[in-house]
Amino acid sequence: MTITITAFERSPDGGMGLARDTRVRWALEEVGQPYEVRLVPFQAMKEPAHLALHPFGQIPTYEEGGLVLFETGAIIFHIAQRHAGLLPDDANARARAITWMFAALNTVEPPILELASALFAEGDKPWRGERLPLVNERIRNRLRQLATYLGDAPWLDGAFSAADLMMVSVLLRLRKPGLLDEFPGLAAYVARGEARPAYQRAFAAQWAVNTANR
Ligand code: GTB
Repeated sequence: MTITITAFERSPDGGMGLARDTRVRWALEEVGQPYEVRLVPFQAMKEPAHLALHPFGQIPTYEEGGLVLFETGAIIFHIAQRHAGLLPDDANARARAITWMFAALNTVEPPILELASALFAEGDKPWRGERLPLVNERIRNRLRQLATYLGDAPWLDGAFSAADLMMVSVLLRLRKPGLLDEFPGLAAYVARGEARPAYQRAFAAQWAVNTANR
């Protein structure tokens, strides 16, 4: 069955791979599933045809036969359950990998999203100067805890899994603000993720879309 995902027709990051379709592309590349991409202009994301797929008018979505999914975490979990390569077979190891997927999205990513809001959505507000250091410190706190847990291990729990795909994707957003460089162990972890051939293919595919009409 053909898999179709949606992505920005033109990502605000110009192809740096930070929009969430890259996470889904990466997962599909890891498990060797071909996929098609429907590019959605920003305005069309808020119109009925797209809202029927995604109630919040966002990307990415995932269609496969009659199945329609939204929420990147759910999409990647679905891909990882259906295809070998992203979750361990051992039940306990699988449960731990799923725990780390949730940790990436629910514990590590929220302060990173706050930073994006503080910098962009609220960048012109008078509280920016006071808010930024608070948000940065919340992020550093999480990064310290994560770096301590990871130690010298290559991946979060044994072999590379969907947990690492999610965590690396979340951490990638910290490279530009410079916070990732403050934690060399985490910077190396992210670089290991980016070096995976599946990530490279996913990045190249979204880059090609975002740089086609420059
Ligand atoms: N919880 C949802 C999920 O995980 O799928 C969140 C989906 C989401 O935030 N989608 C964003 C979107 O559609 C694109 S990825 N935004 C349009 C809207 O809400 O109207 C978020 C994103 C956008 C841009 C960059 N960037 O330029 O760096 C990075 C991440």
